Amino acid sequence: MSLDWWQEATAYQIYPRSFQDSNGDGIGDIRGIISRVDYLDYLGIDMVWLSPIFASPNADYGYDVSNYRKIMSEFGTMEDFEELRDELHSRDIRLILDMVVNHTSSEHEWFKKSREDPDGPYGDFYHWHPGKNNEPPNKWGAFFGGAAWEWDEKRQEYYLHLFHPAQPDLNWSNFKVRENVYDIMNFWLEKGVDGFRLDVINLLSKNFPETGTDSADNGGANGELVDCTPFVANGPRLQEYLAEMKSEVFDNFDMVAIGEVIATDDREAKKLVTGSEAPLDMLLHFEHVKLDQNENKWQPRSFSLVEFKEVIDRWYRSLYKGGWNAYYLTSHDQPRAVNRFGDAENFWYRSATMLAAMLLTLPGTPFIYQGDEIGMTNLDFTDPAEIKDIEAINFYEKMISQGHNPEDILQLIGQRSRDNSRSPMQWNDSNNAGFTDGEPWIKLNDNYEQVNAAQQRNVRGSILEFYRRLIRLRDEYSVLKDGFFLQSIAEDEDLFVYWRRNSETTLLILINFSAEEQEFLHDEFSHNLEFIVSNVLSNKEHPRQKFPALNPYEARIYKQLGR
Ligand code: ISL
Ligand code: CA
Repeated sequence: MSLDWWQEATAYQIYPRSFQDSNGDGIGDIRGIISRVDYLDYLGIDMVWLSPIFASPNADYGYDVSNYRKIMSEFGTMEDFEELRDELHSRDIRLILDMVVNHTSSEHEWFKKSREDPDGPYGDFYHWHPGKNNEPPNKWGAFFGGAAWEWDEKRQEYYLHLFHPAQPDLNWSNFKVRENVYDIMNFWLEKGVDGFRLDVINLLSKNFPETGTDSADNGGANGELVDCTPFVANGPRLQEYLAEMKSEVFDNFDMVAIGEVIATDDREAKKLVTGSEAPLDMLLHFEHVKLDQNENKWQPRSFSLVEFKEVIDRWYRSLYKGGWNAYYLTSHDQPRAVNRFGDAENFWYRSATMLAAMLLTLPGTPFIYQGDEIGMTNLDFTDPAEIKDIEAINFYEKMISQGHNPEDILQLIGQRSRDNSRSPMQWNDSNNAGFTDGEPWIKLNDNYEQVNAAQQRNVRGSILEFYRRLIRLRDEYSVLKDGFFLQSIAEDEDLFVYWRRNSETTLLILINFSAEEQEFLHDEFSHNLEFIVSNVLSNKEHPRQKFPALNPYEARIYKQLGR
């Protein structure tokens, strides 16, 4: 089976603001990334996704773009960018940029002109509405809290922002908007980037319902805000816009289009990534990272492996024919995986490596988030001033105004906030973990003296070396890239057991998600399976003709012989 380069790749997400500072201002930058390209090469990854690097006032740290053709001044210059591109390419590492085109910054020229001149060429670039009876046109709530409509004094109208008020949504039904966006995309592809991660790409087409007195978007009985998701996710013209984007942009380049999709299940996903006309190549979705929450992320509930396996299995079945999957456990929007799906306190090394083994052997393209490869963990917040993420700040303020105990809220933020994964990359045990000579823009994890890359690099038995080994294993065993996926004991609450199989090779992957020993294999089959790797046992420690029980948080891989 022949795969595209992006199907064979192991991807690595960099959050530039927190990766490496080069000039002592406490903010990571492109020259910092350049100085760490050798590290990426050593790790063995094939593709880097940079969170947004375009000019931005940083209301949402780059996810609010004020100029799509300029590098954010804190991050450097276009020359720096080109040097990074070349440094990566010379090591066969592809470069993926984050394209945020559902909304711009309110500082973008388009928005400024749109406010000033309703009848001018940009007047219709955003969603404007005069309102009804001095109220917004509907009761949609924004994802970061508050109403999704903001009154604009200048234009004397409301505008729509599904996220922060400083992130007005573009009006995609205006073809001029679409043309401008395609131009920007072509500009970067011509500059040699290898693809895009497309931010909240399934929100482009809004379904504005009739706003009669009892229509669903008119609020609950007391006129409270409603969740806008059903009205804005996978809307009526989404397929049309993406098909156009494909023919105007994607079809002209050897590139990968990775869509971030919210509120999208595997059936909806099929329409986006399967079949020869599919507009996108793969999706970053949320089903598996919502399993440990109730209504929303601030209401945790316990994680169930059975549910997790069901999500993986269902997505695989939906997409393997003519489509492709992508996996991530941590991102710049999600807390650290080792805290969530493992046991960072009692089994830090084992659970971090167990998660690595899973991520790198599931059927699809794996995305490693910076710092996970050295076992970075969530933060302890002691002071509200340490919270930098606008979503968490809004949440904190709301809870305090409702009379909640600040300590409890900080503790919850230390479990759930996006700040957790945005703390500076821990390079070594020197001042500020080697991230900066200045004052880091965001709280550094105080475990950096124990948890850092320098201490693990080339050290046997480190998390970093285990990641490297598994990344290499994907090259040694192509079945990990192109093989079928077949699960066993789906109902088991502690073990994730699956096979990867192609016409030459079959691998068996056993993952123990529990803190207890687990029996699984019978010795009578031992002649049939050859031990390959484990995060607990070495080759020498694994007995012949026997299957030791799986240790707590052990991941083990065998190869089936004689076929
Ligand atoms: O992170 C979330 C909740 O904590 C998500 O709701 C997230 O906001 C959503 O998945 C969209 O994410 C993307 O677009 C946002 C930006 O803040 C995120 O960083 C980005 O990944 C708006 O551009
Ligand atoms: Ca800097």
